[in-house]
Amino acid sequence: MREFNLYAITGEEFHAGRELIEVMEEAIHGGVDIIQLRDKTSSKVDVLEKAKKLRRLTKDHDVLFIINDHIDVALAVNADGIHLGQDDLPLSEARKIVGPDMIIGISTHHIDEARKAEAGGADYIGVGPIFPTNSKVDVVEPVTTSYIQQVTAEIDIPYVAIGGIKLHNVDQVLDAGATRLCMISEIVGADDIKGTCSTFKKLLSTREGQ
Ligand code: 3NM
Repeated sequence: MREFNLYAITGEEFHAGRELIEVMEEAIHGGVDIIQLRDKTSSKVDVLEKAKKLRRLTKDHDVLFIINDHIDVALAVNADGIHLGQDDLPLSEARKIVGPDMIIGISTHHIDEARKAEAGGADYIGVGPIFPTNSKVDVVEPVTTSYIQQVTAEIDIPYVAIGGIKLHNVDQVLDAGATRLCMISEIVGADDIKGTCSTFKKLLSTREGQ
């Protein structure tokens, strides 16, 4: 898949009073390379409407668009990919549905899950939650930065570090070897979304140059 290093997931509960599209557009202006629509509560029709709008936005800005869980919606709006958790449809079954070209990302919380996702043909994996997070229900205990070190050493497909990542702790994540970051609340809940994203982008590019 195309190179990327800053990945933002939607989280409408963190920006009450602000429109989803406006928030995600600001993130794109700050340098986000991938947007994921993650909506665990809305009706299918509402998810579809949001997906259509985000598809238009991401196309206009040449940013990748991934949809969490809703494979049917991803196909309907021609998203670039889908993201699946450990309890969702297995990767092999999802691949049959979406075909060879769509990006498939898998959340992993243990090196065995990372190995399995890589062997099964995932395009990228999520590695987390690194720190405690309030953005996901039923989340497992933080895996800490030691899981980043394990994945960095063993896994060849791209991975994003996720879970509780903030400007104040991101150095620990980067020090452990992560080169791609994924966030909900620190981005979409920021007062200055564009500025926050630009700061993360600068940190990532500084590390890349080292
Ligand atoms: N997945 P925030 S942690 C959606 O570990 C999600 O797989 C996780 O939100 C995982 O940046 C998480 O606000 C929540 O902590 C990330």
